[in-house]
This record gives sequence, structure tokens and C-alpha cells, in this order.
Amino acid sequence: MSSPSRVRNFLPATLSTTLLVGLVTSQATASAAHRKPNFIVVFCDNLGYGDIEPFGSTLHRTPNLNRMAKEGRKFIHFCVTAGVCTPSRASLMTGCYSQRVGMHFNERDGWVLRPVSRYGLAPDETTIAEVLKQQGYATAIVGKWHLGDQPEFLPTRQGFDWFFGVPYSDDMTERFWKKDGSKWPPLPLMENEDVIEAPCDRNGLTKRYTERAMEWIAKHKDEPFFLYFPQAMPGSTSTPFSSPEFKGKSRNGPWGDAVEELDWSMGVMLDQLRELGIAEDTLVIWTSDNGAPINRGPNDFRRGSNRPLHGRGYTTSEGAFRVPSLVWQPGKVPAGTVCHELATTMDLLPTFAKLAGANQSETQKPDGHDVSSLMFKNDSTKTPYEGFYYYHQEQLQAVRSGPWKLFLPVTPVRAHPHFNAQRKPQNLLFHLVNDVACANNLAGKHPDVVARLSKIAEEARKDLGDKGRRGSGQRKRGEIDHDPQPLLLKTGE
Ligand SMILES: [Ca+2]
Repeated sequence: MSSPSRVRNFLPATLSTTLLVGLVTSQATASAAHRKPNFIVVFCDNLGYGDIEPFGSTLHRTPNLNRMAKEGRKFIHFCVTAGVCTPSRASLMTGCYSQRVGMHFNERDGWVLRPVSRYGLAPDETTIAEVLKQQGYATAIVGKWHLGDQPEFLPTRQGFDWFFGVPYSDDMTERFWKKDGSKWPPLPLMENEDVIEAPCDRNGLTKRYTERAMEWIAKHKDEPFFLYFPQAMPGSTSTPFSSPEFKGKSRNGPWGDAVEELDWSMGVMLDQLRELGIAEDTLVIWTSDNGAPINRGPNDFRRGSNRPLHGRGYTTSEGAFRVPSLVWQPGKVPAGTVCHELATTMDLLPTFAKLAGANQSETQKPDGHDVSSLMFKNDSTKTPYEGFYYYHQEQLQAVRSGPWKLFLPVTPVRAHPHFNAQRKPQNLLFHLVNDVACANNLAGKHPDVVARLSKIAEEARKDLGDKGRRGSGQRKRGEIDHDPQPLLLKTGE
């Protein structure tokens, strides 16, 4: 390392010995100290478990994700906390179930926030961006927010230095909404708190997001940074968008085109991290906010695939909750490995907090756990979850513990992954490892497991509530005390 004699060669002879000693010491400290890792979370919208090659797709070509899997770790039991956008995103941001932070349901918007809503994530909830900001991180969100579209709820008020993206889903375009008579504005593309384009060109979103995200990374390469990158695609329309370079090129229509452009985007990012010399310092997570909506036909993949998992997005099925997840940091995450343990998006906040050196008491106690061992170690570390809950809005529908998932005998509020006219509500117990497709109900064979999981379900209800019952650990969602306004392009001047 730097010996005093080498350093002296570069110093003017007039420098005092004291200064020299000080300089050498600080250099030594700087090189010895580990720099805090950067964090990037790529959060696709409605991308299914079976939509990318590392998770078995033979339809979509995703060479960059293949490379990412080869260089990193695949998480095959990685879950979100809801089958739809808003509650799933609330969990990633806060490390908590959406029922705890009040983002699981409201009377006006239903399950996901709609434009011009008076509700949003409460400003006093601690977000992952705020935790990292306190640790000296530069923070940005490029992409879809969907945790409130009023100024009080925008990402710029929740710990992000910079926001470039759309405040809600790509299908929430200009219209008169019959339900409450509100008028939704043309889909706004925003920079910080200003609308910069409306309606925004959805075809160009993936490309534009990628370019802007890369510029931001390059600008912040010398300091620790957190980039939250919630991609718009494949998104909520039946015909996802892509740029001219990808349109019509895949073997699966607009859905495939969009997925292949997302793969391109990931490749650009990984290349750039290497070129900037910060790949080893950057933990990158690729995942999705919920499973694909999927079409009904067994071989119709025009709205994605959750294969080999059971069920569609927007439910409490495995296909809705388990998402294709990759973790990458060369030299830190063991290459070409697979994690079979349960981890969730709620774990990102406590894990990043720990890796950034944050004191856990600085954060509201999250429901997630530090899973850095599951990411970095080559050992038999087990999941920290004793129980994991599958809620549909206010209703607890299933719980998981170890390899077991128990569907509770409840009358569902809407479509249920297993209950219908033929199969009435009853205990359904599936072994998620031996029975990937959830086809064999083992409730009759394992009454002890049913009893144990039923007990876990009751703990969930007490804390986080259930249909018609409030939980003791539920906090209030954010709400403004004046009329919400549409996000409009400023004209004139
Ligand atoms: Ca979604």
C-alpha cells in the first residue's frame, strides 16, 4: 500500500512532517474502510414467475437475465405481500405488511390507488429511502410509484432525492371515472413534483427509464446510492408497450416484446456497473411486484406465465405471490447458486439497513427480516419466517410456515385461487416444495400441521386484522384534508 516514501514523491518539499503523517493516516483509513454498498432494486410490474428464462421460460429470450442468474443467486421462494401493485409496493417501501401501514384497501380506490385520490402512504411511515438517506446515501426512484399521487405523498416527500416516472399504473389514462365522478388526467410523466409530459409516451418508457437511470448512476458512482427502479412493464394493460427496436420481435406478442426489452435494460445496467468499476460494490435485485394476470387458455401466454406455479396474479395463489427474483453482486453473492428459502420484499429494508450500517432502532420495527445471510452465505441458513401471511385486501386467506401453505376455510370476497362452485371453503394444505403446482390437498393427512398453521393465522388476525375485524398493530393510511387535484402539465407562460 502507500508507503510514506511513495507518497512523498508526489508532495511539495515544503509540506511539514505533521501534514504528511496526517495525509498518510487518512489514506490508510480510506483504503481500509469498506465502502458502503450501493443498492439497486429493479421491480417489474406484473412479470410472472415463468416469464423469464432463468425461471423456465422457453418463450421469451432473456440472455441478460440468464447471465445475471449465472453470476448471482436465484431466489425461487421469494414472495411479495399482495397480488396487486399498491399493497405490494407499500411493503417493499416500508418493510411491513400493507395491512400494517393501511395501504391494503380503501373505500374509494379499492385494492389499488386510483388517480386523484385523497389517500397515500402516510408521510410518517419510514421508507427504505429514508433509512438509507440517514446513512448518507443518494436516493432515486425511476419508474412507477403508486403510493399516492398528491404532492404530500410523492416519493420526493418519502426520502427520494429524485423522481423520474409515472405516479401510478400505465393503464390509468385520461377518463371520467364513473365510480366517484372524478376526472383523471392524461397519464403524467413526472420529474420530481412536476409533470413534464402528458400523456406520456408509453412505448418509450423502458428505454427512457433505462437511459435516465444510467445517467443518474454515473453521476453518483463515487458515493453510496440507492436506486429504486420500478419498471412500468409488462404492466397493467392487455397489450404492453415497447420501443420500436423490440416491437414485434418476440415470439409472444406485446407481452414478450416488453419482457425482452426489460431484459435488454438489465443488461445495459450490469454492463454499466462493470464499466464504472462499481459492480463489486453494488447489490442488484431483480424481481416483480406480483405474478402475471395470465389468460385462461392453458397455452395462451399473451398475459404472461406463472408456470410451474398455480394460479394467476391478483389472487393469493403462489403464482400471484411468488415472483422471479435474482440477486447479484460479483464477488459477494455466490455465482450460479439458488436459494430455496422463503424471503420477501419486506426483507429488503432491514437487509439494506444492516448492510448500510444503520442502527435497527432508527427504523420502525418492520415485519421483514435481515436476510443478508440468505443472499451472501453458502451455508444452510434457514428462512427467518415462522409464519408468512397471504392477505386479499382485508381478508386473511392463507398462511405459510416452512414448506406448508394452508388456505383457510373462509368465504372469499372475490375470485379465490381454489374455492369455487365445485370446491367450497375448507382447509387446504399444500406442500410447496414437493407439490409445486398446489394440486394435492394434504389437510386430511396432516391435522397437526393444519392446527399449527391455524394458530399462526390467529396471531396474524390479532395483529393485522381480518375481514370485519381490526388488528391491534394496524396504523393509519395517509389522507389529505383538502380536495385532491389531478396531476397536470403546466401550460402557458
Ligand atoms: Ca402490479
